Amino acid sequence: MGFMAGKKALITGVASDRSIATGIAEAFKREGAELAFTYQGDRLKSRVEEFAASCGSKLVLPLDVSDDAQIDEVFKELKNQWGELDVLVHSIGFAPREQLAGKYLDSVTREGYRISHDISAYSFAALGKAARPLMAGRNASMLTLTYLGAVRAVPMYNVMGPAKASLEANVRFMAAELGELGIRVNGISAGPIKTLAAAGITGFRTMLNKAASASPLKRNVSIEEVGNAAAFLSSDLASGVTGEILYVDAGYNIMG
Ligand code: 0WD
Repeated sequence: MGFMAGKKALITGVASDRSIATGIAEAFKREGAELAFTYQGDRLKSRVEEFAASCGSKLVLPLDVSDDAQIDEVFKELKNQWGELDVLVHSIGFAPREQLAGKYLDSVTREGYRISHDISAYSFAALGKAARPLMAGRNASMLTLTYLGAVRAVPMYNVMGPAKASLEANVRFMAAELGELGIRVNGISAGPIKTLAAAGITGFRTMLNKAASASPLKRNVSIEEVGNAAAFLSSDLASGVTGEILYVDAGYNIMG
């Protein structure tokens, strides 16, 4: 029996077979969790339904996190189908493409800043707020995905840096409030991985190569490795861990 047996988990952010959320879902399934998924927009519907079916899940719901009505609908449906929720995975990030090229102050705009913070950071609080009634009193876990650009001025990451800093502050504020309900809140700061979202960052290949050559393990990380760390943090094995950012980056962040 896996260490997530009996856990009901909602996973957002599956966009392709390379998505970090895909690696997380596979680890959760292996460890015995029951899964539900969300997809953003009709273009991803059949792909996510197919992947969900391969995980033995039929619970697949539309969710664009910029729309409060869709957020309400997802948790209404989960309440009807499951009545409760143990694990929430937020694996969503977005900035308009032109924000992720050139220098920060040349590319950043009020609208670009607003959108990237709304979709990449506020959405975690919005999902947390909506999920809270279903998760209270269950040794539950909320998890998000962040990046080193939250704490270091990584070239080209630009406005996503401030957005991830805000997301990491959300982890702490949410953890502080939800602890008394038995809900833990953590983040995984993943090293660069070639996914659809990453492809939007100018010079992403350089980020990958730099991380591989400068990290203690001398390589990049995989979605399977992030998935395994996510399974640990979302399970009762991590019952004493909350408000934490766990680096899964082959050790890159410790290097001078
Ligand atoms: O190197 C990387 N890939 C890293 C990613 C390193 C460290 C952290 N991360 C983070 C990302 O910033 C993001 O928060 O991990 C999370 C997942 O990203 P991913 O797996 O790298 O990317 P991807 O497979 O593209 O999934 C992100 C998805 C979107 O995909 P597309 O490519 O269609 O934009 O986020 C979802 C969407 O499915 N998404 C939304 N979902 C609901 N509502 C929205 C939205 N408005 N916008 C984007």
